[in-house]
Amino acid sequence: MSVDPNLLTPFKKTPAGESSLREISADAYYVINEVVVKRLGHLPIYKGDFHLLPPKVQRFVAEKAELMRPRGIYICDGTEHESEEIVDKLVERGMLSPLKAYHNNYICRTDPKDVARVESKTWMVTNDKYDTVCRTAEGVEPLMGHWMSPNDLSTELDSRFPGCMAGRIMYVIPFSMGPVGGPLSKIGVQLTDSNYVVLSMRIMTRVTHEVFDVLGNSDFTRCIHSVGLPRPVKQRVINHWPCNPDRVLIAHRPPEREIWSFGSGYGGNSLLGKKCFALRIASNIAKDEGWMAEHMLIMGVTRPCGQEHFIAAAFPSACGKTNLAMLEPTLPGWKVRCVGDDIAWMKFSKEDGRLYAINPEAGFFGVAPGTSKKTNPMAVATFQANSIFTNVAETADGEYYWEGLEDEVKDKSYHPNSRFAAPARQCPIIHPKWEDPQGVPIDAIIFGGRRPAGVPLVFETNSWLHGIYTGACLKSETTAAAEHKGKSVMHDPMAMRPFMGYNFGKYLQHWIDLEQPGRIMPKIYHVNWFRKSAEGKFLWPGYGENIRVIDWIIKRLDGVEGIGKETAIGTVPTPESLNLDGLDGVKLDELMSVPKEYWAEDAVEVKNFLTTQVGEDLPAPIRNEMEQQEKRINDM
Ligand code: OXD
Ligand code: MN
Repeated sequence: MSVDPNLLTPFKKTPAGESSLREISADAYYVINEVVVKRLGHLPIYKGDFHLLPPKVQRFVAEKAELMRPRGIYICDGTEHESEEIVDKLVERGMLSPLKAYHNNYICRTDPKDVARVESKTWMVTNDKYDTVCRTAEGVEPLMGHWMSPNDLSTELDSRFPGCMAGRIMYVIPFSMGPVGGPLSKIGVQLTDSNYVVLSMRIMTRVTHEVFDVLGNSDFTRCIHSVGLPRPVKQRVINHWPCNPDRVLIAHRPPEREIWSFGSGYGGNSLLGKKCFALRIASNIAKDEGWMAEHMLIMGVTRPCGQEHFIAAAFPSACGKTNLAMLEPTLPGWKVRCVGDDIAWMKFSKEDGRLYAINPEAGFFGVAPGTSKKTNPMAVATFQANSIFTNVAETADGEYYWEGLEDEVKDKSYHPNSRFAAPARQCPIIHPKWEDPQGVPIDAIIFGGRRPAGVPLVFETNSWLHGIYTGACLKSETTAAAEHKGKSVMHDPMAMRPFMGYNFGKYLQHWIDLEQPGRIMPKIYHVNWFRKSAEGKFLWPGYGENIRVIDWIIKRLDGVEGIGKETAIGTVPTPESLNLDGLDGVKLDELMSVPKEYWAEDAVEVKNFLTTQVGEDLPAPIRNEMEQQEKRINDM
C-alpha cells in the first residue's frame, strides 16, 4: 500500500505534559508511522478507500488504529444502503429487533448499567485548571465543569485505549454539524467500535463523504469512541450491548478540538456530535470565533396575521424543550414550526446585525416517557419510520410502548433512560428553513425551568445584561432521568451546567461581549410552565396552551403598550394582556405573583451560589445586576 506523503510529515514536538497518545515526538512518529504503514497494509479496510481521505484524516485514522488495534477499518459513507447493511447484521446478532408495526423502526436495549450521560465521569482537559472551572470559594466543589490535567488524562487514556478495539471493527464516521459547508457548520470525524453508534450518528448528524471536500481549509473535531470491551470478551455481555461501565471516561481537550470517550455506548456519552462536540467543544470554538453554542431549541412562530418570529429557548434537560419546539398551538390561526429541539449555534450577522441560528443536528434524540399523541403529536409522527428506540418496551403487536404513551399509565415499562432517535426531516412541522446554512434570525431568547414555587409564568428581563444574569440564575427541579435523584431545585445556569465547555465566568463575559453597537440584541425572557398551587396542582395547563405566553412575548417584541407590569425581577403580563380565551379556571394572580418573601430568600441563595461557585470570575456587570436585583427585591 502506498502512503500519502503528508502522512509522513513529522508531528510537532511533544509539548510537556500532553497526552503521549497524540503528541508523538518527531522521531517516534516516523517509527510509529512505519508500523502504521505496515499495520494498515495488513489491516483489512472493509469499506471505503483510505487513500481518498484527506491527509489529516488519514493520519488521524492511522494513528488511532495503531493505538486501538481493531481487526479492520470501515469508512462510513452515510448512505441508506450502508445503514441497511449494518441493521441487518445487528438484527441477525439479536442486538436490534424490528418494530413490526412500523417501517424501518428498530428497538434495542442497553446493558442497564450503561446510562445515557454520566456527569461524574465527564471531564474537560486544559493546562490551566481555571480555563475549565471557576475560582470557587475555599473547599467548594465546582458545579460547572469538571477539570482534569493533561498528565492525568494521559494516564487515564494509557490505561484504557491501547488495544481497546481488538477483535472489533473501527468505523470511521465523517460528519457535519449543520448543513455541509455552511458558514456556521463544523466538521467532525468519529472513530467508534459500536455499530449502534454508527446508526445513531447517521440519524443525529449529517454523515457523508462530502465533508471531506470542505475539510481543505478547515480543521475537524477528532472524536474517539470505544465501548471499551476488546475481544475475546471475558465477561457476560448483557442485551448484546458491549460496554465497560466501571471504566467510563468522557474527556474533552478543547484546545486540540478532541474528544475521548470510553466504556459507554449510549446517548451523549457515545454520540459525540451532540453534547460533547456541539456544546462542550463548540462553546470553546464559539468563544474564540465570536459566536454562541447553546443548549437551546429553535422555533418559528407564525401569528394569524402571517408574520413569523424565531425564538430560541434554553431549558435544562427533561423540561420539555422538544415539546415546546413542536408545540401545537391551541389559539386559532397560529402556527409553530420546528428548527431544532436541543442545540443552537448562533452568530450575529455583519450585514443586518441580527442573531442567526442553525440547528447543528439532523435528528431528535428525545426522552420517550411522557411523549404521546397528546403531549407531542409531532414528535410521535416523526418517529413512525426510520427511527431507533432504546430501552423502551414492545407490545405483542410490534409497537413501542412507554409510560405516558397513552392516558392510562402502566408502570411496567418505565425506564428513565428510554429514548428515541428520529430524523428531523420527518417532523411534519419541520421548518422549511431548518437546513438553511445561513440560519434563521432570532428575535427572543427564553430561559426556563421547572419551578414549583415563587416564579411567575413569564417575565421579560430589563436588558441584555439583566437577561444574562437571569440565565445565570436558572434553576430547575431535577428529574429521575438525571444522575441526581430526588426532587430538589438545582442550579443549572443557562441550562448548560452539564455541558459547560469552559470557565463559567468567562462564558458570562463572552455573552456580555456579544452586545456591540450595530447589533440587534434579542430580548430575553424567563418562563415557568410548572408553578404549583398550595395544594400541589399545576397552575398552568402547559403544552399547546403555551402559545398564549408566546403571544404575549411577541406583543412585547412589537412594542405593544400597557401589557406589562414591572416587578423586581422583570416585567410580567398585566392580567388582561394574556389571551385566556377558552381557557377556564386559571388562577392568574397566583400564577403571576412575585412573592417578596420567596424572592428575598432566593436573592440570598443566588448570591451565595454565584459568590461561592463563580467567585472572582463573576464579571462585574453581572455582580452589579445581582446587587441591583437584590435591592429591588428588598424595596418591594
Ligand atoms: C439531552 C439532555 O439528551 O439534555 O438532550 O440530556
Ligand atoms: Mn439536551
